[in-house]
Amino acid sequence: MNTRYTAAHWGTYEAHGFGKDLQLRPVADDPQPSLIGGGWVSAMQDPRARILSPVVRRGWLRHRDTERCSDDEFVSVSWDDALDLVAGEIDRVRTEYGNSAIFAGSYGWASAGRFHHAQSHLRRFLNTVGGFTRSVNTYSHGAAEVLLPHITGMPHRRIQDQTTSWPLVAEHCELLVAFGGVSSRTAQIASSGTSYHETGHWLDRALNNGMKAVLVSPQRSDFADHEGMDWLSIRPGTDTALMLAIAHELIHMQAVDRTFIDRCTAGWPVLEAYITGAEDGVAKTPEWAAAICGIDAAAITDLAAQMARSRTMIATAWGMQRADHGEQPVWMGLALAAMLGQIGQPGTGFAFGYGSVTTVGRAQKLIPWPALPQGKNPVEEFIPVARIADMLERPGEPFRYNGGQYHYPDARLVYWAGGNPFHHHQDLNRLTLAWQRPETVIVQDHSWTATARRADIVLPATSPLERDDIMINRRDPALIWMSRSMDAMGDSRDDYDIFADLAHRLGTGPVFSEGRSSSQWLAWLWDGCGQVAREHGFDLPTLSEFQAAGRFDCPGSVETRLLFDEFVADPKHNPLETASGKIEIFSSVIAGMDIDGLAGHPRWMVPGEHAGNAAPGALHLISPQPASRLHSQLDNGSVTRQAKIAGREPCYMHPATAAERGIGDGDLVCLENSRGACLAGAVLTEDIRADTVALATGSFLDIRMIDGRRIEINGNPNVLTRDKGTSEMSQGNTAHTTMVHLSRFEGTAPPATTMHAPVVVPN
Ligand SMILES: Nc1nc2c(c(=O)[nH]1)N[C@H]1C(S)=C(S)[C@@H](COP(=O)(O)OP(=O)(O)OC[C@H]3O[C@@H](n4cnc5c(=O)[nH]c(N)nc54)[C@H](O)[C@@H]3O)O[C@H]1N2
Ligand SMILES: Nc1nc2c(c(=O)[nH]1)N[C@H]1C(S)=C(S)[C@@H](COP(=O)(O)OP(=O)(O)OC[C@H]3O[C@@H](n4cnc5c(=O)[nH]c(N)nc54)[C@H](O)[C@@H]3O)O[C@H]1N2
Ligand SMILES: [Mo]
Repeated sequence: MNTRYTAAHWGTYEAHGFGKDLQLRPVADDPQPSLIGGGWVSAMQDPRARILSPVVRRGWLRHRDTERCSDDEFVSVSWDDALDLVAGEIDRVRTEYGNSAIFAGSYGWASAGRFHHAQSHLRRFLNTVGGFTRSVNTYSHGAAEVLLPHITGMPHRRIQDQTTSWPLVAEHCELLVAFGGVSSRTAQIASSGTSYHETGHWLDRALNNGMKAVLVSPQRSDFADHEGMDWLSIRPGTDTALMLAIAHELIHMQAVDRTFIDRCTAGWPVLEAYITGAEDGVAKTPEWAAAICGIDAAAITDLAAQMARSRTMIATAWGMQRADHGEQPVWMGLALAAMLGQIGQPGTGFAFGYGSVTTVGRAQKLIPWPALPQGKNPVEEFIPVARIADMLERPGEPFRYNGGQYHYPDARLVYWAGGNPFHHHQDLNRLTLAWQRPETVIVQDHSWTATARRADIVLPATSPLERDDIMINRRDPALIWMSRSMDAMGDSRDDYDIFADLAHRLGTGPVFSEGRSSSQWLAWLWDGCGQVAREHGFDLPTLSEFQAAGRFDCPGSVETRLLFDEFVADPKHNPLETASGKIEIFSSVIAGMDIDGLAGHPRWMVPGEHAGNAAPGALHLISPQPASRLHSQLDNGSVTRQAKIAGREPCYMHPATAAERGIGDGDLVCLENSRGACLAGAVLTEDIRADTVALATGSFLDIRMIDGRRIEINGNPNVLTRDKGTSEMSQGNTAHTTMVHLSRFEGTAPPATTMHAPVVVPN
């Protein structure tokens, strides 16, 4: 019998058995299969967590109340009634207020399948009925996405594609300085799916080849344990200060590559004057930085000396820029690499995102596989993705973004399919209130997320395990036929079919579907893949051959790349698309944005929230990605359940920090600040700074009143995080810029929960 396969953002699996008998095994040639996949089947087959039928919030159905909160009751309705209601609301809102009143940014990480991608179908559908307000950029790297085009002339996507390949690092790099780490935890993931995981392999190769690594991070666990690794434990949010001090030492040691600076960069004298203090009277010395970032001045000088004498790669993880002024450390990291003059050489220079996902640095030929066309959105309004609460609270008010001034739209209807803002957004108590502003909220998901529980109309979607699909990722050599592995749960339907029916109701059915069913679209996609493959010199099997084999590996797929290679080889003839044609250490465009505090060069800016302005005893809270799930997905799966402490998210803290507060390993703790409070399970570890605690994102948001206080009971850090843009330039999220108080929880805590259905009553 042929092998059947399926795939997810966390890997590719052989599927054995069907339905209740389904077992997934990572493909045999994946050298480091993800931990996450182990919890997938149990999560998708958990009837308590799955949305089983279309439902409408009772208060909204009866009298259009908008006081959405998670313990509302729902009424179950037929698919026909639910779709009539949704189509009716879309039509009413576009007629009364115009299409910009429909907010369908719908940010999130739905299925890895190429066809059944919820957001793509939502956008394609709404584009047929007059469009919608969209969101731009990501929660992942919003600050860098806006910054990098100004200083490198390349969009972030191209930088990611061009990132110097791992084999070159393993062979040539002598010193890897990893700001925020290079972690196998996050490298479990690749957007659109992956057939293998490689980051651990390449790090091992490099370290065994004598590469030395310096991890700069508040947590030691952000890098593989290895004798060739040194840990510089940095205070969160202060990397720019450390980088400036390293730069100061490079100047002092006369280790700045002036030839490279002259040939390939613009604006160095301005930064140099800032570093030496000629500009503002403050020399950015190691002593100056030590007081800010909590690293010994001597260690800074030593690191600078190591960098000066080694073939050095400066790696920056995405997490570092999810913080106030998050552009600055990315910019200064690139400037440091330029000072060393090793950009454009094999295995050295600058990288952004090694390990943040497994595909960054992959030596893989990029093949531009086709996707479903989304049509054109006639609505111009947009928001930077993390400004959702601002938008809901302040319709019509101005905001600044990337040098322009815009206005928040008046969002009357919110449609979310394939994302979970009540996981991913910051300051969720604030969002809870702002979320009561729109007239109608529609959520389409397969599971009872905290967002679904705060919707008016909830439509049950199938999960990827319930559909045939194709995994194609331009950064992966394997094409996978994702074979349906269980029947649809309850009355759930494919996102595509839901939107096709909505389009039909609004008179655009044929434009949306072009007369094709899902399986006809899959055939259409495969045809398109065949053409692209031929252009790249190989043939694909027929669709039925592909379905039978389940997997096709593209031939000759290895290709190494080197960031900035052509530019550095000949900057005159291959200029960058920046204002100066060079790497911009000073950017007149950014300087011209005239944003308070933002200079035309990388600069140390004190974060909006820090120990200096918090109450005594406050700790930095970092909220990294969870090891055992993808964001909030599979929080109810077996693997994540095992990782909890009495059902709650583990909170990592230093033993000294715990001792000062009378906290023991495994104790229930409470984290709180002016924005909110949550419970978590204490884990004591020497691998974190004593002034910092780490609580991963994504546990099911469940806010209760306990002794008169609103306390989230499962350990969701986003009731604590700060909801303010990285700057008026990039407006990214600043989740890591958060101070909290930590104590042992002495009250009576309700039992922990995970995704589960609300009360649903018959109509
Ligand atoms: N504090 C803090 N917050 C953060 C971060 C952080 O570092 N710290 N990280 C941020 C980052 S980088 C990101 S990317 C975001 C992630 O935020 P999200 O992407 O919103 O998080 P997910 O939990 O992956 O949400 C995906 C949703 O899609 C649903 N889904 C899956 N498949 C399907 C499908 O086929 N159809 C439909 N209709 N739905 C489907 C899932 O059930 C789930 O509810 O979180 C951000 N939030
Ligand atoms: N297992 C798993 N992997 C994932 C995901 C997931 O949900 N689960 N999500 C994926 C997604 S969408 C994304 S965007 C990527 C994100 O990838 P990353 O952004 O690289 O991952 P994070 O865990 O958010 O952050 C990395 C580390 O940065 C450190 N850090 C925090 N603040 C600072 C600081 O100020 N300075 C320095 N030097 N370090 C700091 C923290 O210790 C943290 O562990 O992960 C992807 N991979
Ligand atoms: Mo992300």
